[in-house]
Amino acid sequence: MTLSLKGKTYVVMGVANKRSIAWGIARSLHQSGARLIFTYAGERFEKGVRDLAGTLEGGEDSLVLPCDVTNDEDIEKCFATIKEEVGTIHGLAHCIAFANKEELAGDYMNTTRDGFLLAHNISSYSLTAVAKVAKDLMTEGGSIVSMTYLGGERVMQNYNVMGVAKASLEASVKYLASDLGKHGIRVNAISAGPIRTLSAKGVGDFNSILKEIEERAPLRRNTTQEEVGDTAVFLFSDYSRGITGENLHVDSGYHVLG
Ligand code: NDP
Ligand code: N5H
Repeated sequence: MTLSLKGKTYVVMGVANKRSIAWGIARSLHQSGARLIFTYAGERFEKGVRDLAGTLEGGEDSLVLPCDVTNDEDIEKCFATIKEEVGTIHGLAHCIAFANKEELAGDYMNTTRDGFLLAHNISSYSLTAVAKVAKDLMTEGGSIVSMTYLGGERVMQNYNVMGVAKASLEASVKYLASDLGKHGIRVNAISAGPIRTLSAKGVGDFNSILKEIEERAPLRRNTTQEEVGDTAVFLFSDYSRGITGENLHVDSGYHVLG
C-alpha cells in the first residue's frame, strides 16, 4: 500500500518517542517518498527525535527544530527557519496535547482555571497559531491534519478537560477549513482509537479500555500507529482533495456504538 508524495515536504509536530502517533505519521509519509521536517517542545526529547529521524533512509539530514507551541516567538522562529531552509511546505501534522495529570481523573468540575487554560492553550489554540504561520509556506496549497479523540464528542471517563479542549480543537478544524479553503489549504482531524503512547502512560485502566474495544468495536481490534499514519497520508494526498473540515475516525469503528 503506497501512495506517492515524492517532491512534497511535511512538518511533523509532536514526536516524543517511537510510540508517538506523530512517529507513525512520519513513517507512513517517509514510505510515500515525502521529505520530513520535525519539531519538538521539550529539550529532553531533541536527541530522541534526531536519532529517530536518522533511522529513516536519508533522514539523517532532516531539519529538527524546537517549537514550544505556548510560545509565539518559538512558532515564528521555527517557521521562519523552515522558510529559509526549505521554502514551500505541502502539509503539517499537529500531534500535540497536554493537560495536568491530576486533572485527567476524578470529576471534570474540579478542573482549575489554570489547568483549563493550559490544556486549551497547548491542545487547541496551538493548531490555530501554527496554521496561521504555516499558511504562508503553503504556496502550492496544502493539507493540515490534527489529532483528536472521541472524548471531544462525548463524555469518556477521566478524559475531562482534555475532552473539552478536543471539542474546541474540532471546532477550530472547521473554522480553519473555512478560512484556508480559498488558499487551497485543507484542514482535517483524525479521531484515533486509544494507542499506548507516552501520553497514555499512567492511565490507570488503559488495559480495560483496550480490552473493551477488542470486544465491542466493529473491527474487533485496537487502532495501530500505522493505521493512523496511512490515513494521514491519504489526507495529505490528492486522493482526499475534496475533503476539508472533516473529523475522520480511525478507531475500528468504535464511534458508531452508542
Ligand atoms: P505523545 O506523548 O507521543 O505525544 C504528545 C506530544 O505533545 C509530545 O511530542 C509533546 O512534545 C507534545 N507537546 C506537549 N506540550 C507541547 C508544547 N507546549 N509544545 C509543543 N509540543 C508539545 O502522545 P500521542 O502520540 O498519543 O499524542 C499525539 C496526539 O494524538 C495528541 O493530540 C493526543 O491527544 C492525540 N490522540 C492520542 C490518542 C492515544 O490513544 N494515544 C488517541 C487519540 C488522539 P514533547 O515530547 O517535545 O514535549
Ligand atoms: C479516556 C482516556 C483516558 C484518560 C487519559 C487522558 C489522556 C489525555 C491526553 C493528554 C495529552 C495526556 C497528558 O497531557 C499527560 C501529561 O499530563 C503527563 N505526560 C507527559 O508530560 C509526557 C512526558 C509528555 C510527552 O506528554 C505530553 N502530552 O506532552 C483517553 C485514552 C483512552 C486515549 C488517549 C490517551 C487520548 C489522548 O488524547 O491522548
